[in-house]
Amino acid sequence: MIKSVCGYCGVGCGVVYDDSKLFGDASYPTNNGNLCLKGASGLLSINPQTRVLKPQIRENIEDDFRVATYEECISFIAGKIKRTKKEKVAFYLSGQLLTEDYYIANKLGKGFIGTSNVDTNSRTCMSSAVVAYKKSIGADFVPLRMDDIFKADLLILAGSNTAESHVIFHGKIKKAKKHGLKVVVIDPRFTDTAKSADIYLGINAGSDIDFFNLISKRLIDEELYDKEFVNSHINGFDVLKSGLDSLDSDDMLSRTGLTDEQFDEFFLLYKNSKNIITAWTMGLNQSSQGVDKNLALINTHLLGGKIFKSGNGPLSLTGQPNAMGGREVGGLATMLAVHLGFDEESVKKVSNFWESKNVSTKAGLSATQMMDAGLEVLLISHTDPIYHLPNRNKTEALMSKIPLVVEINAYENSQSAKFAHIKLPSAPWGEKEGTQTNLDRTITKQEKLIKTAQGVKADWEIFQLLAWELGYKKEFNYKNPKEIFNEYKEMTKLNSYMDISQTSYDELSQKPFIWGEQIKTFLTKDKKGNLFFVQNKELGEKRDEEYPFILLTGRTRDQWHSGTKTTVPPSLLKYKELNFCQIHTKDALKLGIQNGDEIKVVSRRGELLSKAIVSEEINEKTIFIPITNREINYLTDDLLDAESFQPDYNHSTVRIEKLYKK
Ligand SMILES: Nc1nc2c(c(=O)[nH]1)N[C@H]1C(S)=C(S)[C@@H](COP(=O)(O)OP(=O)(O)OC[C@H]3O[C@@H](n4cnc5c(=O)[nH]c(N)nc54)[C@H](O)[C@@H]3O)O[C@H]1N2
Ligand SMILES: Nc1nc2c(c(=O)[nH]1)N[C@H]1C(S)=C(S)[C@@H](COP(=O)(O)OP(=O)(O)OC[C@H]3O[C@@H](n4cnc5c(=O)[nH]c(N)nc54)[C@H](O)[C@@H]3O)O[C@H]1N2
Ligand code: SF4
Ligand SMILES: [Mo]
Repeated sequence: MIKSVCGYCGVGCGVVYDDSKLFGDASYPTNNGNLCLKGASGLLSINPQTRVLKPQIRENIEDDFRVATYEECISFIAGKIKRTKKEKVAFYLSGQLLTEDYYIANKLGKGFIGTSNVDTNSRTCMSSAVVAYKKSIGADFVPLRMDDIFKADLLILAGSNTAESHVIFHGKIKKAKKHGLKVVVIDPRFTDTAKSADIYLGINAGSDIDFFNLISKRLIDEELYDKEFVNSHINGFDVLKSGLDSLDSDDMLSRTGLTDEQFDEFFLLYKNSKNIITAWTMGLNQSSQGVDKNLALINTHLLGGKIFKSGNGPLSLTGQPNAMGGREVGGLATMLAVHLGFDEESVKKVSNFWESKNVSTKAGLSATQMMDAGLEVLLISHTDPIYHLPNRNKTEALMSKIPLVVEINAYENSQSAKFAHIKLPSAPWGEKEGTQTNLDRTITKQEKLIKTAQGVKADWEIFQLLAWELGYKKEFNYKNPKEIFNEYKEMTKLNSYMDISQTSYDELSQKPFIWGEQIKTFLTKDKKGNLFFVQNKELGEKRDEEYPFILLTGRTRDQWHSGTKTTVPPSLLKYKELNFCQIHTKDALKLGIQNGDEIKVVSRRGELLSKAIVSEEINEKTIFIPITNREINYLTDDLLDAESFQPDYNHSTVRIEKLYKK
C-alpha cells in the first residue's frame, strides 16, 4: 500500500494506491477518504497513448519533429542559452509542478543563469491574491485552514464555484451547513455552488469592489467594526473611512445590480454572524482590478477583527495542486526564493546559500509579459501558455517569433506544442515523486506508484541536465527529489516564518506537514494589518451595441483545464459537455436562439463555435463558456491588473451569432 496525494486541484486530497487500485485515504485529514471523479480516475492519466515518450526536435515550427535524445536536445538548448543575453531567456513554469521541480528550475534561472524571468501559470491564477495578501497582511500567507468552516457561522463564497472546482471542499461546506454554517454565494451565474447556498447574490460581473466597499462602509457608519482591534492592530483606518465617505452607496449598489432588500438581507446575516470566512477564487483574481478586489474583501476582515481567530479570515482558494509550493520556492518572477524579494539583504542571503555570484538582483518578466518581450529562449514546463494566455491570436503571433521554444510535457496535444522547436517528455503524476503544498499550507508527498515509462525523466531531472550542460554540475548534484527537498528545507531557515525544519521528506510519506501554524499575527514589519481604500474603476471592456455580452469563463467539475491530463473516462463524462455557452433565456429569445443551437461567439480579437445552453441560471447580457473549450482564449482580452499582471479573463465583451444550417 502506498499513500500519495491527488495531482489535480488545490484541495490536495490524500490517496491510497493498493493492489493496482486507487482509493481516497480515510486517514488523511483533508478528505477523510473522499475523492471527486477526477481524483478517483487519477490512474488513468498514465495512459501511454497520449503520452510524449521521446524527445523531439525540429528547426522550424513549420517542419515535422524528428525523434532525438535528451542529450542532443539539452546540448542544443544549453548552447543557445550560452549565446543569449540572460534577459532574453525565460522559464514558464506551472502550479502543477512539484516543489522539487520548481526549486531546481528557479535555482537554475535566478541563481545561476541570472535571469528572474522565471514565472508561472499561477500568474494567471493566484497573483492578485498574492499581491493583496502581501500588502494587507504582510506575506503571501493564507491565515486560516479549510476546516475553519466548521467553526464559522458564515461562509461567503465570492467568484468561487467550489461545487465544480474544489469538489471535496464543497462536500465539507455541505457538512458544515448541517451544523449551522450559513453560506452566501456571490456570482453572476447561479452556479452549482449557489444552488446549495442560503443566500445567492447574482452580482454584476466586475462589481465586487462595490459590494465589499458597501460592507466596509456599513461596518464603519453603523460602528459595527471592532474598534479595539482596529486601534491596536490595523493601519489605514482614516484613509479608508474618508475614502468610503466620498462614495455614494446608491451608486455602488446600483453597479452591483443588487436591490436594497437583497443587500439588507445579506447584511443582517453578516452583522449577526460572529465568525466569518470569506473565500474567493477566479471571479475576483482574474480582473484588471484583481488586487483591488482582493483588498476590498480583506478590508472587511481587518475592520471586523475577523482574522487570526479560529473560524475567521480571508481564505484564498488556490486552484492548482502546488501553486502555493511553487511560490514557496520562488516560482514568481517578482520574488527570489523562500518568499524573499530582491532587496540587498535577501540577494546576499540567497547568494550565500546557493554559493553563486550570478544571483539575479531584480524582478523579471511575469508570464503575462513574456511573449511580448522579444525573448530568444522560452522553456515551458507543465503548462500550456498558448491555450491559457488571453488574446490567443496575439499570443500565437508573438510566440511564433521566439527563436527557441522548448516544451516539457508529459502528454501530446498541448496547444503550445505547435510553436515548440523541442519537445521533451516528462514523467507525469504516478510515475514520479516529490512534495506539494495545497491551498491551506499542507505539505504532502506525492509518491511514485508505478514504474516510470522507459527513458522518460522527471521535470527536475531535465532542468538538472540543463544545469550540467551549462557547467553547473557541482551546484546541481542531486540524486533524487529527497536531496532537493532537504536543500529547500534548509533554505526555508532564511525566512523566519517559513522554516519547515520540523518535518522531513521521509516523514511526509506518512504524515502531511502544515507550515505556518505558529503564525497568529500580521507578518508586516510593524506587525499590523493594512487597510487600503480602493474603488471600482470599471477598467474592463464595456458592452456596446456591437459586443453586447460579457463573457465569463471557468471550470466544469470533471475536466481539468485543457484536458490533456484529465482522465475521467468519456463514458462517465455525463456531467457537463466540453463546449457549451450558457445564455439567459431572455437574451436567447431576442436572438432567436434555442437550447442546443450552434452559435458563433465573436469578440474584437477572435471567435469560436459553441452550443447554446439556454437557462435563467446566468445574469442577462452575460454568457459563460467553460475553459474546456480549448479555443476559449481567442475571445478574451489581454488587459492586466497593473500590480499583479493577472489577466482580466472574466470581462471580455462578445457578440453571438446563430449559425443557420444550410
Ligand atoms: N474541475 C476542475 N476543477 C478545478 C480546475 C479545473 O480545471 N477543473 N482548475 C483549478 C484551478 S487552476 C483554479 S484557478 C480553480 C478555479 O476555481 P473557481 O474560480 O471556483 O473556478 P471558475 O470556474 O473559474 O469560477 C469562477 C467563478 O467566478 C464567477 N465570476 C466571473 N466573474 C465574476 C465577477 O466579476 N465577480 C464574481 N463574484 N464572480 C465572478 C464565474 O461565474 C465562476 O462561477 O479551480 C481549480 N479546480
Ligand atoms: N479564459 C480563461 N483562461 C484561463 C483561465 C480562465 O479561467 N479563463 N484560468 C487560468 C488559470 S487559473 C490557470 S491555472 C491556467 C491553466 O492553464 P494550463 O496550465 O495551460 O492548463 P493545463 O491543461 O493544466 O496544462 C498543464 C499542461 O501540463 C502537462 N502535463 C501534465 N503532467 C505533466 C508533468 O508531469 N510534467 C510536465 N512537464 N507536463 C505535464 C499537460 O499535458 C498540459 O499540457 O489557465 C488560465 N487561463
Ligand atoms: S477535490 Fe481536488 S484534490 Fe480532491 S480528489 Fe478532487 S481534484 Fe483531487
Ligand atoms: Mo488556476
